[in-house]
Amino acid sequence: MYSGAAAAAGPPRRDFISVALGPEEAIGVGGYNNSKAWRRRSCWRKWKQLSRLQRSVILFLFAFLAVCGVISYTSMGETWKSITNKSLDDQRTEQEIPRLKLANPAVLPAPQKADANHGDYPELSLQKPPKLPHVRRGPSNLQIKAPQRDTRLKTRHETMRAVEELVKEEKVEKTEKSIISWRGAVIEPDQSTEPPSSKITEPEKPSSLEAEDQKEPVPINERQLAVIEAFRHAWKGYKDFAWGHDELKPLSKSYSEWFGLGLTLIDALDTMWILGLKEEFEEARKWVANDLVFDKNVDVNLFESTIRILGGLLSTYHLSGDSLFLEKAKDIGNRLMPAFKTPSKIPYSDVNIGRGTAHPPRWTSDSTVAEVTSIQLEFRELSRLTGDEKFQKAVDEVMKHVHTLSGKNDGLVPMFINTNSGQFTHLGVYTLGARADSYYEYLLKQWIQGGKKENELLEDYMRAIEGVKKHLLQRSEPKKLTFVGELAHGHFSAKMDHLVCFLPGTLALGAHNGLAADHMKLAETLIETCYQMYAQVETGLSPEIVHFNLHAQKGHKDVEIKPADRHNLLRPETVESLFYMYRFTGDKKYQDWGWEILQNFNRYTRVPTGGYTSINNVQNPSNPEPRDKMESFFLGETLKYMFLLFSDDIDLINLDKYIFNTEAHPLPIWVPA
Ligand code: DMJ
Repeated sequence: MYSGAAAAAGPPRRDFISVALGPEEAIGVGGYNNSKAWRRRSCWRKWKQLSRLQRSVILFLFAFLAVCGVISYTSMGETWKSITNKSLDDQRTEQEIPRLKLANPAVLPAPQKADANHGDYPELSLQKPPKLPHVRRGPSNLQIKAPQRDTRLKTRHETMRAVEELVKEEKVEKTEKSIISWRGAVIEPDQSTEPPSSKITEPEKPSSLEAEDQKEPVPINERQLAVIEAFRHAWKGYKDFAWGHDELKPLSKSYSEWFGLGLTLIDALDTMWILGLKEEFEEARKWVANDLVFDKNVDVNLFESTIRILGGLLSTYHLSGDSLFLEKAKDIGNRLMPAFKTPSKIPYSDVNIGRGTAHPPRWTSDSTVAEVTSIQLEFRELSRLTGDEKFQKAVDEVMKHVHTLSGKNDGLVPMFINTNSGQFTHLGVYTLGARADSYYEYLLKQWIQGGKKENELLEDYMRAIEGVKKHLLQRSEPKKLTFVGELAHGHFSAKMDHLVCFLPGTLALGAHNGLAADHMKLAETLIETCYQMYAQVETGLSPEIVHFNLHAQKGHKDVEIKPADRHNLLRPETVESLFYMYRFTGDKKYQDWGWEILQNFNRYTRVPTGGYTSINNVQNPSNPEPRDKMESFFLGETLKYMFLLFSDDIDLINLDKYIFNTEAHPLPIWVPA
């Protein structure tokens, strides 16, 4: 403090604290003397001149300042220590990142986020990425490396160590947390009885992962090689004449366009991955990266583009770990959402993915029941991966609504539903074939996908199978084959679509997941029937629809075929069910039946210049009348299921960890067994 005026005014008042440092004190009287002794003496003199009160106040001030100094030093020390520790931790984390990258990328379980896209999903960026190791599958000698994968740790031993550490860390984390939080929601790890469809759960590590990873890969066999050869032949035709287009027309060496989105290429991506076709996969990936554009003024069918494009992209993302496929899946998923903007929330059949508009078919405001109830696996998975609930909400709402609807017959549903009223229409006709088939399939599969907690789905599935048994099962003559017919206004028809042959596989999958054992018995009976739909036909290939004989007639087989139904579109359903049956029973006859079918596809549908074709007449081996079209599901489903059927490696798409969508695209089970 400086107060020259106070010094000049005489002795300071005792109650007024003032330290006067006049110029004379600063420079000394008579000249400048800055010696230490002089300064000490001068300070002491000054101190003596102060009153007792002034001295006490100064002493108190010094003491106070000293205490403050000590306190702030201690707390600064703590802060400094924690900063130092944190930076050490950070360094450690950075060192661990390569290991995480190696073990985690992709495959399965982890709902992986596209790393480049945190900006789009800010809430997700707060989430700790699940530490679930990625076990790459596919034939060992044809293993494909993930396109964007960290390859720093290369040996099996190193990988295993990384996996072990991650598993350990995860265990610690689990015991520390009694609840888990995902996208801001707090969820009990052990699910309660709350309606599960409203919840999105965090996926967990497959329990058998460690053991699985230690197993030596099973070598591929001759039959699998034959499937690879068939795939390559089909792919050659597509590549030469239809690259980037929807479907190959192998005879005219051209292509057909449905949505104009490279349907065959996308449908085939995960098949290439599973078959180990690295070069083909890389080439197709480039097309997806550079040429697949969804911003197009084009009408697409919601169901078809969901199961083939969205499903194909999601499964390829899971298998490869390549975020490109997730980005594309998000894009198409968002573009399909306008379909749900209807008065009833039952989606329209068609969406213009460029304009963002949706509409029903021109002649009706109805949608097909199978279509609106077989898009759930894909949209639910998209929600889980992106953290955006809107996809799951939209499709769950459809299922909840259908659950409550009247017009069912012992769990069997009509084929149409109105997008305005939300009610079933065309009541009284029940089939497990076209327009209803995958409704039943997705009841079971959603229940499995979600960890077997969504009871309404299970109830609807179980009731429907009872409905099938009660109303639709009959036995044919002379072989007494059990088949699934149709019911139209109380009248039974002995007609069965080839599409119904998904059912044995679905029943077997349900039984494998703990449902009634008699479902497995029924599956065994029905797959025999589906096989006979091939075996009793001249080309050894099934027609699109058969009619079973209910009465024995001399010279008649069980299976009758009407001229309008004798085409074969290279469909997968029987091979699909054979795959499930072989996986769950180990009975080699299922592989043999599949092998016969593959040979007959080669005999009657293979086009020498590349590709396979659907045919018009399965009853005429000398001229099956090629139709000049290779459906995308031949590569997406039929050949994939063939390859898996011939494999003895149950970990090649383990059915306790993956659930196949209705287009054969495997998606992770959220809570694997
Ligand atoms: C595929 O697109 C799907 O399997 C769908 O569920 C039914 N139709 C074809 C195959 O036949």
